[in-house]
Amino acid sequence: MRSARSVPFGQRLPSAGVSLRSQPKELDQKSLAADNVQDAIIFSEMSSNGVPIPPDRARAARDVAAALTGARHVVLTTHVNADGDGVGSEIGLWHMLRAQGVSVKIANPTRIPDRFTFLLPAGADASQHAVREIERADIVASLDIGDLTRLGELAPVIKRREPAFVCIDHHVGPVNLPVGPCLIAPDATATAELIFDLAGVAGWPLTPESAQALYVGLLTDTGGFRFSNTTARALRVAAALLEHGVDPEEVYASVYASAPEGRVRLLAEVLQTLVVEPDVGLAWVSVPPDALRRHEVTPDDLDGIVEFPRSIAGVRLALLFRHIGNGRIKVSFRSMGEVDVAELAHQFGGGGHHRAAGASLAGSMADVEEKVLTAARRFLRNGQSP
Ligand SMILES: [Mn+2]
Repeated sequence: MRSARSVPFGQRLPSAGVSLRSQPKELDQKSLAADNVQDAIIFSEMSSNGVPIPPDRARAARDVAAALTGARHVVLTTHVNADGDGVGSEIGLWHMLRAQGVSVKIANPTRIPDRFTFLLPAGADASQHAVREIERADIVASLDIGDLTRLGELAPVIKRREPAFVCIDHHVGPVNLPVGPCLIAPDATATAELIFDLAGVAGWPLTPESAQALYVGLLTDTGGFRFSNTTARALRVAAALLEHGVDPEEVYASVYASAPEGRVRLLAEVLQTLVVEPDVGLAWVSVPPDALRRHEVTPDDLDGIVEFPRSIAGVRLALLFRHIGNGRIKVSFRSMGEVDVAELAHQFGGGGHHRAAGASLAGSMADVEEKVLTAARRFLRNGQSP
């Protein structure tokens, strides 16, 4: 069990101890009970920049950190149509690994959305040659992904090459990824929170650049610290990131207040399609064919639109339908209250979180809408909430 890799963590004990003495209320009950197992003591007392880390998370993070720092060339990747959490997590981790002298590149199946390129250091993103990067990787780290198919055209390359693999993710549901050390915590607010924990466990210092990238992950995955995954711990992590130099207004301006005109015009057009069924608490919108092209925007510019149908009083389930090419329709599911949309999305081969999930289905817009809406009405009527 003990390896040379344990040593740096033992060395972190004094600082973890100081943090616990100064913040006794943050000590959890489990760590109080762990009195005679050396590892349990070490891990339960571990904290990351003042935020205590659950022992199982610390243990998994240690294995992931060891795998990453032991590799010659690390390739970081995230899901197709990367979001703020995927991009923020990989850029945060890129900075940390670089500082450790590790050779590292980002290689995503689709390009990084414009609104996140302000985070991107020169030379970090090799997504244009993603296949080549995967082929020369000693180890691939997948971030914010629970299923290999989310890597689009990179999935078959990984299956063929079988590089060493680590994963860091917070999605609920079955994991379908290559074997390797994994830091998976469905109770984590965002993958960025787990990168923060990884840094704490490994003893990698936060810089203003890495802190800003992780803050973007937390900010966007919580819808600006509004959604149900806005936990006390997430806010503690965000506070620590601010202490490391993040300027929240500057980040807001870059992520949310630098929209191309087309994004707002697209919003106006999509909202015209709104249908509400108040008796079941269902509302949905559809993206008209060619709307993205006409407004000269990308799928990333649809981010947040589904919040409008969800914001209607009495709506428990909101949907957004859009064409994604290859004769497929992507459905985004958002819920309020007890409605578990991960379960609903799973019926259609998708997945996600309790209140935010997605799936893609083959068929015409009309066919997919009928199929999904029928299932959604049945789902809502079957007493998902009081
Ligand atoms: Mn995420």
